[in-house]
Amino acid sequence: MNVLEGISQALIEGDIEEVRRLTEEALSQGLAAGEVLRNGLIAGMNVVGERFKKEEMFVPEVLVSAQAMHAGMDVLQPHLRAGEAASAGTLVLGTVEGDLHDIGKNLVGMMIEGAGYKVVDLGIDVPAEKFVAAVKEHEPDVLGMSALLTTTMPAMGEVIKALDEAGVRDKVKVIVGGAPLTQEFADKIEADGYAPDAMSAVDLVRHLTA
Ligand code: B1M
Repeated sequence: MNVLEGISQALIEGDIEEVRRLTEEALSQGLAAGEVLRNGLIAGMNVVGERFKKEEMFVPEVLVSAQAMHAGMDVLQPHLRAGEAASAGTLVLGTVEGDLHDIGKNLVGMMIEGAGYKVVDLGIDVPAEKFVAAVKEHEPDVLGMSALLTTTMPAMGEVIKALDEAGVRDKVKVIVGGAPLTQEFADKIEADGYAPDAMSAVDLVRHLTA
């Protein structure tokens, strides 16, 4: 088993310390952080997702795998540099109300920070009022929302309506992402952009703030 397969396996087994150790080892072997992320951590999390769906794994085990994923991402964070530029703008980011998934959101935040933007992360289960208050307080260039559940996707449209009602919709670009989303959904709720993954989110934010 190579080091990337080892990371995936340890993540599936929820061995947090082993994921941390092997992620460090992969970097010390000279592997690029992006490769370790894609072919080690995300590959492992994809298997977790499939097993979760088939009810071969359950919430407590998936939670430990998620903690292992965070441990690996912490090791990779300083090495994940999406690009140049310093303080290219500000992004306010959060997972919408009712939704506790934060791994993808954190990855998006890390990559955008790596591209030189200031990121204000509001966390998970963020109600519309909190997004609106953060837009007023931080005056970001972009507001990013993440949702992983089909049941929480509509909350994104509600945030956009709340921004409108608060008179700040035209002051900020809104981008959305998360596994169940589509460009069609983003168009329907009148978001300014949709990104299917963290790297595309960086490109999208760059495009919207150019
Ligand atoms: Co949840 N869960 N989960 N879960 N979970 C999914 C999403 C699910 C697809 C699993 C399945 O059935 N196969 C399913 C949703 C089904 C649906 O809605 N259609 C599901 C379910 C049902 C649930 C619960 C309801 C289970 C239960 O309690 N019975 C429950 C809900 C809790 C809640 O939120 N209220 C629940 C709970 C959990 C845990 C807490 C155990 C844990 C989350 C831990 C955490 O995040 N800290 C968890 C996990 C880990 C998953 C899976 C296995 C993995 C998600 C993940 O982190 N992927 C997931 C299955 C899957 O997706 N394969 C599943 C890795 C991550 C890197 O990818 O998040 O897609 P992702 O992010 C990507 C892109 O989507 C994009 O870029 C990221 C990086 O490339 N992206 C953006 C994301 N946000 C973006 C924002 C952007 C742009 C791009 O701009 C702002």
